[in-house]
Amino acid sequence: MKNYSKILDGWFSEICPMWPGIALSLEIEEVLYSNKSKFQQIDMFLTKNHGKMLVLDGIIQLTQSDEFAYQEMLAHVPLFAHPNPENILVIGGGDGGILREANRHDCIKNIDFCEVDEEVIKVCKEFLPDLACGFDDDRVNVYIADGNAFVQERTNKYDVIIVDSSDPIGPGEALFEPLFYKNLKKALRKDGIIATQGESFFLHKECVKNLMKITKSLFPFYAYSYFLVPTYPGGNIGICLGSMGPELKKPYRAMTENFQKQLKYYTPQIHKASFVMPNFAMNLF
Ligand code: SPD
Repeated sequence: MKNYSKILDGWFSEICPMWPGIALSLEIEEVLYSNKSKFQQIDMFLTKNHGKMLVLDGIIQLTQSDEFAYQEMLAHVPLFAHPNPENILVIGGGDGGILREANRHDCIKNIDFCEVDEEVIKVCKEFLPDLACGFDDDRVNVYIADGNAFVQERTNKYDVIIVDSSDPIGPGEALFEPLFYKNLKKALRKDGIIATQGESFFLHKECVKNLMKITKSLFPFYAYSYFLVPTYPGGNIGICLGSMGPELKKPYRAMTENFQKQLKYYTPQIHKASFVMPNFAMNLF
């Protein structure tokens, strides 16, 4: 994918045609890593005020200062909505952050993890151990493969599937297509739930509309949850959810005090509140 982002006078500016006319800039102290993998340009920066920052093809994937909001919501909203997730699949998210969160659920017995770009995992293991610790759990099985092809080969297998994709430009493009969603549904067990990176309803209206249209056509229950992440475009991002059984908009299982103590963003109240849409966004679904 063409990289439009720039570094000028020590500031990295994220520029992307998917959110035209708006750019987020962060002051950079050091370039820790910069290399092209088989799939994409991988950059790791040390920012002045937001810790380390992972950038793929010029697009910010996470900063250490606010990554917890995204990883906790994308993992815990679907996992707490399910009565008993035992076997789960995570597609994408080579940083390991979603795995870190999923590992907190004792009821999970097996986590299959599929990432297309092995280099992202290697770089994150070196520079982001606070996220890559997600790989240090015996329940996690790592597959280096194309997510679409991987899921196509699995049927009636997972209780929850989480898709931590980049944007629908570059290697993540196929993960926003109807065929991928059909394959996700096929890979679910009875009462399964899918949760996919759902972009922002402020800046990516058509994309959100399309994702929800696909989800609505395939799942008896569907919903969109959104939350705040200051270093994503527009300062917010959402999750597109589809369910074959459980209600999505409230947690099914209670959380222990000890579990809650480990989290910085997700609470049972935030779970419910994240589905309450502003008026203009309701028309999107
Ligand atoms: N616009 C960027 C969206 C990035 C979503 N994926 C981030 C990966 C973090 N685990």
